Amino acid sequence: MNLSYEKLIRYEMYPVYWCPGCGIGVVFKSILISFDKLGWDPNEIAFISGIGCTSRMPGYLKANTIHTTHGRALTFATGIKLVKPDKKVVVVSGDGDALAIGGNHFLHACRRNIDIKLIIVNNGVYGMTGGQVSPTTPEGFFTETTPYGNIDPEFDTVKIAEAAGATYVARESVTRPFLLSKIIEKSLSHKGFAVVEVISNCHINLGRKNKMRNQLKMLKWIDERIVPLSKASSMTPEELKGKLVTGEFVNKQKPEYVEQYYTQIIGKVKELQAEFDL
Ligand SMILES: Cc1ncc(C[n+]2csc(CCOP(=O)(O)OP(=O)(O)O)c2C)c(N)n1
Repeated sequence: MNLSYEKLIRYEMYPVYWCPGCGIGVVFKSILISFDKLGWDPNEIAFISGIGCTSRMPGYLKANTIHTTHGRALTFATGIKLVKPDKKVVVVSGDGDALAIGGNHFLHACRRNIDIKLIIVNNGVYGMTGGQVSPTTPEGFFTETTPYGNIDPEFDTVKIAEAAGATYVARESVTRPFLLSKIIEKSLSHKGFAVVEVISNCHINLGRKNKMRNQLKMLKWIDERIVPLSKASSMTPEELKGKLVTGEFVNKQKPEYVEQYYTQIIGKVKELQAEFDL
């Protein structure tokens, strides 16, 4: 593979913020590979994030980028897509950013089927702020804010996205980078709201407290936890307890929000302006 890094990376921002062995680097590379494979011109891309370790990603990409406020990346992205419908709008977000503080925006972006791609790096914890519990922290896990073990059940991002109406929903893990690149590339080519949840490791702020002090231990645990959809279909609910099923869950077509907005709303306004000679 001859990836054109020069075109896509802001080398002046290096070294990266992420801890050695962090899975976010794998996700970043998969995104770069997908942009390159699809031949996306960096000028066409609007790459947006909120706050968190994952949200530092736009700093390293040579494209139109914005680092916004915590949980609000999708709202900024929606505004951009509405005024610049020709832009390829991609959002990267952590699990806390996308599903806790930004959870409401997540639901409504799914509902609208706006042509935005959301890549959630789910490391099961608030990484940037030192490891507080998040909606995807596994039950029983110790974190900075759950010193006696987490009693909250884990959010299922895939089921929530599907129920809220997202037209492309997939889950993959950083332990399978080849499949991850393929799924990200596919999501980027989808017309409508696409969600890819990537299961990743935070061995520093989650692993350390849960007998997985280094990235290899944590990646091994992730690899044992994930089950491909093809295998999961023949497993019982008991066998699937605590597992995360990976693969493509939703891939369907539905009218896209911005197109509807321009034809039905702006079109109507123009008709009325013409009728009343405004
Ligand atoms: C309104 C607001 N609340 C809280 C914070 C503090 N804060 C910054 S990053 C973060 C957690 C990020 O966790 P996550 O989204 O899971 O991303 P990660 O760092 O794990 O990639 C928090 C709570 C903030 N910046 N703004």
